Amino acid sequence: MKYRILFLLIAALFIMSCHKGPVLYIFNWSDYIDPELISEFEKQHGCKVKYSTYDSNENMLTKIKSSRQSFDIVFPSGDHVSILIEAGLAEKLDMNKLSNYAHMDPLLLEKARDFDTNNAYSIPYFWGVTGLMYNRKYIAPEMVEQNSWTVIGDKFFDGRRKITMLDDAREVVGAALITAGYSVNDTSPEALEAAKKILDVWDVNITQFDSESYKNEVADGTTWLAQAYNGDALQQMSENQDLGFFLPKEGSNLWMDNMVILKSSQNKDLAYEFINFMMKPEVAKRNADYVQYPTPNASAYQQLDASEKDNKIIYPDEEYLEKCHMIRFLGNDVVKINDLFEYIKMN
Ligand code: SPD
Repeated sequence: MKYRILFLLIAALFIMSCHKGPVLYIFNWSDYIDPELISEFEKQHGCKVKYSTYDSNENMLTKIKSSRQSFDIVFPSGDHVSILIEAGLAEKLDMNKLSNYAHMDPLLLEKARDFDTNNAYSIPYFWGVTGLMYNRKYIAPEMVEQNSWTVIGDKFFDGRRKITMLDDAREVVGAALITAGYSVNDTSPEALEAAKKILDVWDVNITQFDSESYKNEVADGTTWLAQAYNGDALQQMSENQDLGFFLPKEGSNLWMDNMVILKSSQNKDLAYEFINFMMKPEVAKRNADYVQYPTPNASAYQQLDASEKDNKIIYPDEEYLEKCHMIRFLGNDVVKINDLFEYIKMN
């Protein structure tokens, strides 16, 4: 009996001491990690991960600037990595603490130098492209066969208001710029005027600009067609045979999301451990299997099933990628894109 009580006491003390372990604050896009990996990391490091999510780079930025609680790691897209670096919010990385860095794909690291000159502040997490997700119950095959962004403006949708686009200025204006034959990074008056004309036509059919609820709404028929990130669409499609997705023939926005430690992080050592953990090939592979976005981890990519590597929605072929444009940091010129987006939203 005495031993039993002693054992229970020790067990209770052990549990209490576990709860007192370090806490890592992570702020990531929603539906963007295999939750089992978080539990595994917690167990391995005797810590607690407080995990919060966001649905746009802009919301992430506003929150980290205004929140009293400092996050340790955030996952900005490339243009927002540059913004964090310029604002002095990103921690310069000590690569000696990232033993798994060698697994990253050198070609993608080169692309990342576009927004982080010496790969000094960010580690690529996933990359992807944006297209259109639809529900076959409501969209005729002929519409899908057009394989074009212009389907958003199709007369078929007149008055029905069954289309959503992402609540993301770069994605929405970018899709219109591509459709008009410009780069998503072109802020010249001609390019923006052409994009505005297209957006005015599309706007008649758009119910809302939203990056979160559309995922379920296309499935339940509230929305018939939605601008969607490729991995988010695949996650929904794996649960519902009625859903489909295509990459418009004109090309698309291309982006890369990245792990960044904030300068204000209170637990940098643990933040390094987490990033290093996520770069382990077997962990990165499991994460890619789960979220269905293309991985920038070359060793993890090697381990993927052929069905994943050959899936053109996850890994579009070179010919298609040549028509895509990486969303770049535009400095103050981004205001022109934001203003056009606000005009369309307010209209
Ligand atoms: N649910 C994960 C969504 C990831 C989106 N990546 C950012 C794209 C920025 N245009």
